[in-house]
Amino acid sequence: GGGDSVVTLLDYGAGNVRSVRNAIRRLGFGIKDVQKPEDILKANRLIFPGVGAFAAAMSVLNKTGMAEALCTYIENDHPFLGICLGLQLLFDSSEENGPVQGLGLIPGVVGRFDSNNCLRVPHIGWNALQIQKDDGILYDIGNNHVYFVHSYRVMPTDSNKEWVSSTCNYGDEFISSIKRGNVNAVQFHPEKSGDVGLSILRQFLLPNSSISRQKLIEGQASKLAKRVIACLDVRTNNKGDLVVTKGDQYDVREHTKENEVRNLGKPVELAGQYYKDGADEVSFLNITGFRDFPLGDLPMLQVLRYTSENVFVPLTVGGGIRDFTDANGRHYSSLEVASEYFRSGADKISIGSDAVHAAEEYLRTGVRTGKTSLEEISRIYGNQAVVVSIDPRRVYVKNPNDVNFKCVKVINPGPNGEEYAWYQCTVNGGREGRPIGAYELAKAVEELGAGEILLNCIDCDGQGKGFDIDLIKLISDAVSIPVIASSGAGAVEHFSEVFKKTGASAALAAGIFHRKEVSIQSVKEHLLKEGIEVRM
Ligand code: 1PR
Repeated sequence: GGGDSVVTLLDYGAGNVRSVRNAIRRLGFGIKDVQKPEDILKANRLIFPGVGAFAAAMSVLNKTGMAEALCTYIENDHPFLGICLGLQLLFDSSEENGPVQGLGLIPGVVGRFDSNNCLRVPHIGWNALQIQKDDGILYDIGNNHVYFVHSYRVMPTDSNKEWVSSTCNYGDEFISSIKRGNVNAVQFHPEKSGDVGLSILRQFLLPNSSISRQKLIEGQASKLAKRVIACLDVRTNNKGDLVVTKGDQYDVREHTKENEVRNLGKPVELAGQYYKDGADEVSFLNITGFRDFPLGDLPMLQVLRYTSENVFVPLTVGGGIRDFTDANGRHYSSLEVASEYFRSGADKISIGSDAVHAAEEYLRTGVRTGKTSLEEISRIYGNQAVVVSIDPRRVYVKNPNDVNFKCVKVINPGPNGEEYAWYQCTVNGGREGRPIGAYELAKAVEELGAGEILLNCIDCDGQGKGFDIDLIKLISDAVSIPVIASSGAGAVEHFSEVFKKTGASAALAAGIFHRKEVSIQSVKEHLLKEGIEVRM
């Protein structure tokens, strides 16, 4: 079972548990991996971060004999912490591609959030909890927010209420954590919930190690917090170093004789800084991924590995996710590229150009082949792990009937008094316009398995004049997955504007944070003052 400073980890190899490992190490613990069922029975403390789909996980647990060992371990009340799917698997069954039987230790059925409820599914983001029993691992949590990412949940009932230690509101009231004796499980991700999450893990690893008990304000209904995301556009400069750069309408070169790539800092350092400053998420976009193959670009994987050692909020990485054949004729599938990103510490991957091609094909044929990178990655890792990044450019028109794309009546008319515009999708970092609009693309990629949309706007990028409200409203009204508003933030007021006028779930900025013109903290304080729920 290892000494007191060792945790046993049940990782059945279905996805990224690197961040759980990093968080355990950060708290000063070693890790012993479960190889066989006896390792579970011998553990002093067991952490079970469930990843992937319910049925696939149960099938591995049953086949390896681990299901039985887990049940014995838990029935004997040994210290246990299940995370996300690691909570759901304890229940009777799940409707995810099912019904599928679970471990049956707790009465209840895992069901899908109802997206007809005006809710965006997956539930992605930060919520506060309603504490039902405030002892144990939630001792320090108070009204702080923790990070969720899931499409399925269990509801509290009379038959499972003795287990429920907290609930959370998202359309329905669902179970956010359970506790009985030494057995704990949480639906959220402590390893991605910043300092609050680390303190929850610390309470499990070192019971009664509480640093400061947070006061619980009773009776607060928690809302999903709006996220503030820091984005790092990354590429190699002329010297071959990987740098954070920032474009002006996607042009990242200095307008000097040398024409060098604008250099705003080092990726790992900046990401660490934004984590400390309170970013709810950090995104890396490998902006030359469309021409330089990312698996040849090992520095990017290295950046992810180092970043995930110190950054305990979600990390997204994009750029170059597509099928590729290298100079030696070796073929790499987009799934292999994505898997390498996940293994290196990404929680979500983002697809740009390849998703445009997939959507065009889908709209042309009406057939879902299941073979596009979007569909394949989403099938294996779940749609909550797949973001589609859209790079549209505004095209003004006099008459909306002149084009076959969804037009909006714009707030500010175009240069020739045009009152309408459509938003043309581009590929290869904005270099090539495609015959598909952002509206059509967004709806198509939602059907193909995207779990979230990162909505840029080339016209607004780097301008600091505010987000494109017309565009963001158009897209956030069109889909029921979360939409991240991006491009154009120049002041704190732009963030409250986008949250008040559109259905965006998150707002992303780059330039103002890199140039230290506006801090993440001041954005959050402003939003709070404006009555918008944020994680402080
Ligand atoms: O097509 O799958 O290889 O992905 C390429 C990815 O790289 C896409 O997500 C695409 O958006 C991104 N990208 C490509 N070229 C550029 C460029 O700038 N030349 N960057 C680029 C996208 C936009 C945002 C930026 C916001 C906020 N940059 O990431 O951070 O506009 O900026 P602001 O707050 O300063 O206004 P593939």
